[in-house]
Amino acid sequence: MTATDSAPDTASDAGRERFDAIIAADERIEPRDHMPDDYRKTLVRQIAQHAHSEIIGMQPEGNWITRAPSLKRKAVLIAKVQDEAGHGLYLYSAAESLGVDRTDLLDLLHQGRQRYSSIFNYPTLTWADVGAIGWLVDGAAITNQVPLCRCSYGPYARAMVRICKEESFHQRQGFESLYVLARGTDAQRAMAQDAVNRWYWPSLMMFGPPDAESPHSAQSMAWKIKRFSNDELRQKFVDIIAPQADALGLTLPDPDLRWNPERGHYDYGPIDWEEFTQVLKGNGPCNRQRLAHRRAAHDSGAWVREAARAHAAKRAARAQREAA
Ligand code: FAQ
Repeated sequence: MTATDSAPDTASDAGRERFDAIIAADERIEPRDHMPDDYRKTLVRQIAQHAHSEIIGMQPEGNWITRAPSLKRKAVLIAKVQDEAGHGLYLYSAAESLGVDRTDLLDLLHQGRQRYSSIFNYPTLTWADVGAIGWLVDGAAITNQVPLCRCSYGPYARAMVRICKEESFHQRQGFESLYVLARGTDAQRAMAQDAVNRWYWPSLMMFGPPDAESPHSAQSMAWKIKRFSNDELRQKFVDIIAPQADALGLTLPDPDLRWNPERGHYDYGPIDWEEFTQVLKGNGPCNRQRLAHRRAAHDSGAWVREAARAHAAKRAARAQREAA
């Protein structure tokens, strides 16, 4: 053993102590702070998956922009889908503050080596699906993301504050759209109910596997990246949407759903985790289509990236000339 091997690494020990103290005090870790490698890796994994979800999540609803039933609905939908692109940008920027490059993250997504949310592998068959996504998918997203505004990593927490504000508009427009359909013709009402029937269970899966089968939860909660467990957030979501379904005049497709006064929560039936596993393995109804479309969009945008690089180089050269 050499002297160097046995000498304590005082700089990194101090950094680790400071990291632990920041987490214990419930303050924020910032990009230049020391952080354990696994903390950084966990954040890159989660933030990248979140960013990928936002940009892949533009596809199911984007499918209905050309067929929205009125100018108002079209304008709202375009604004929502644009917001999702913006959320992707905030999140890729937050990931880059951890020393990774968004080009590499996109390559990993396109190669199927990083995930995006299971929910976006389901098809949008009717106009009512746009309302159901707003109400259920954005509703689940907000339930999961409000606690992330208090995540221990500063850039992610700050990005989430803005994202949550926009998500709440998304959720409201979905609820309102379903509300109108549920009070429309019999056919519109049936279309709204059918959409809710198809999106309900996949929206519960968005919260991730049950706590007992969630490999990352314990460490992520200890690091205050996650503030609540997957099952806690799922329960919170069911408690929010069960009375909202009554207000809509629609039902949720779960015969076991009922208020449990002893627990102070709604009980709900078993989730088909085999379906979730299959979707994660790439065997959901739209996995292949979503990735193929994403790769094609990336390839056809190559000229924009090239033009942006040329423009940036020209500006940098001019700035250098002016400084000389
Ligand atoms: N889909 O140990 P855990 C939106 C994976 S909202 C796919 O519990 P963790 C807004 C997980 O990565 C949707 N994979 O993991 C919008 C892990 O895989 P690995 C995006 C999932 O990280 C609305 C394995 O299972 N929101 O986009 C899913 O502690 C409308 C074990 O799981 C976020 O990403 C899933 N649902 O907890 C846009 C929120 N669940 O790496 C457009 C931030 C789990 O071991 C339209 N993320 N996995 O191979 C989180 O809060 C967490 O990452 C969880 C998972 C809760 C998703």
